[in-house]
Amino acid sequence: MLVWIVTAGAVLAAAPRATAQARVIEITADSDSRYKIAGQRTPEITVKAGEKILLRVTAHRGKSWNRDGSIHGFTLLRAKDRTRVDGWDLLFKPGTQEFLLTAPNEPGAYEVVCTVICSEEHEGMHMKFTVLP
Ligand SMILES: [Cu+2]
Repeated sequence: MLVWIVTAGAVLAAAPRATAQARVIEITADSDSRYKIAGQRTPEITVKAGEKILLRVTAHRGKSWNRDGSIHGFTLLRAKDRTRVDGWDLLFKPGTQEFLLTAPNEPGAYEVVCTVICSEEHEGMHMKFTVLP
C-alpha cells in the first residue's frame, strides 16, 4: 500500500515504512470553521522539539473557499511575535490528506491559524500548539 504525502508543495509516494517513525496526529478542519481533534473539547497539539509528525487532516468545506480549491489552511505562528514557522504553511482540499512535518526546534507557545476565508467564522478558526523541550 502506498501513502500519499504532501511536503512543501511536492507530492510523493512513500512506503509506510518511511513514515513509521513519525507520530501521527489526526485533525479535522470542519465545515463550521473549527479545528477538531477526537477526544479533546478544546483542540490543542503538543509536540516535542524537532519531532517528526505525520499530520493527517480531514477537511470539510465551509461556506467559502479559495479559487484554487483550498477550503481551509493551517499556518503555524510563534505566539510571541506572530511570525510564521517555515514548512508549516498548509492548505487543505476536501477529504483526507497527510503532511510529513518536522516540529519547530524552539520550545514554546505557538498558534495554528486558518489562512482561507472559509466563512464569517473564519477569524475564530485557530488552536493552541505547544512545543516541549
Ligand atoms: Cu478555515
